[in-house]
Amino acid sequence: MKKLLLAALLALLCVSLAGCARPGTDPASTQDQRLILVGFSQVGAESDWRKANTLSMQTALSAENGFRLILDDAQQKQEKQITAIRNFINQGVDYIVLAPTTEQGWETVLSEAKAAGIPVIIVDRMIEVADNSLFTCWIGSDFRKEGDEAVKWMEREKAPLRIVHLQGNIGSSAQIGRTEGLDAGLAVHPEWQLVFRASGDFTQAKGQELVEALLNEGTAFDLIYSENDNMAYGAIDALKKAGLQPGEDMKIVSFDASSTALHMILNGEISYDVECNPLHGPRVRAIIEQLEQGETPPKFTYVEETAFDREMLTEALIDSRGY
Ligand code: GYE
Repeated sequence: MKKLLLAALLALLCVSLAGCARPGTDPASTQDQRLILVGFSQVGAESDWRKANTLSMQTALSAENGFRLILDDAQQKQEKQITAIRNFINQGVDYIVLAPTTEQGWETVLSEAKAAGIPVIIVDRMIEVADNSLFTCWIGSDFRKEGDEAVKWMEREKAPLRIVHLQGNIGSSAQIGRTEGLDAGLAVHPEWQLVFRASGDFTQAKGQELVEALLNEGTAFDLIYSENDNMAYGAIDALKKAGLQPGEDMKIVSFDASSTALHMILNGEISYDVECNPLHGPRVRAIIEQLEQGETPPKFTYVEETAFDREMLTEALIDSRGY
């Protein structure tokens, strides 16, 4: 009888131990299984905008909000993004979020995601594919409109302008739209002259390098049209190093309106900054929640944006913006 009781007890112990060992049955992993798994392929960490964007996604797609986020930083390389998406497919994520480096070249990998039945949400820049069913929806900025806004400010200067144009990564929507805006302005203003145009890859280091080289060559100019704030910071460093006063000796027009840049408007170094809103995290979260409910989000959503000059800015306004 004693032996029987012992055997029964042992059997019970085994069953409960086995139960604990079975994957998915302990509280922690059950909880994890209920989280929505999102693979986010991010362009890189090239700018203040990008860092604010990553933080916004991490904050919105947190475990407390019901998500598990796998973040992949592609260091501004499309090949790395393609590899990341393939990894997400292999891991069986529920959703893929893609902030694309460039517009072209996504057909193959997105067809693979589609075949695996994984919805793809595009954020920030656009992609250009023949078949729009390769992605579920897109949310981001109207970059051409941003360029047009900058040109409108330049028109208010009512002066002949020798323009230095620092471009972003060639082939990215942010570069394409902002460049198109400037080109449209140049086409109707014969008194404007483009004296230099090159890509600074959206980075501070490259912006500085390009402007230093220009100053060394003795190129004269009145205005820098910088396709993002970080290149403008680099340009400002180069100008100051050469003993010039940004804002006085030459004007700077920039994009993103990150808080550092807005402070530079207050101190007069940057003249005008067109906002590009990086806070896409809550928007992506709302899209996923809609999809989870079986609803269909709009295919394309443009976010509201504004632009800043010195008159409209205060410290309090800058502090309230969150990036
Ligand atoms: O302007 C720039 C960043 O795609 C809107 O990318 C984004 C751009 C942004 O690196 O700072």
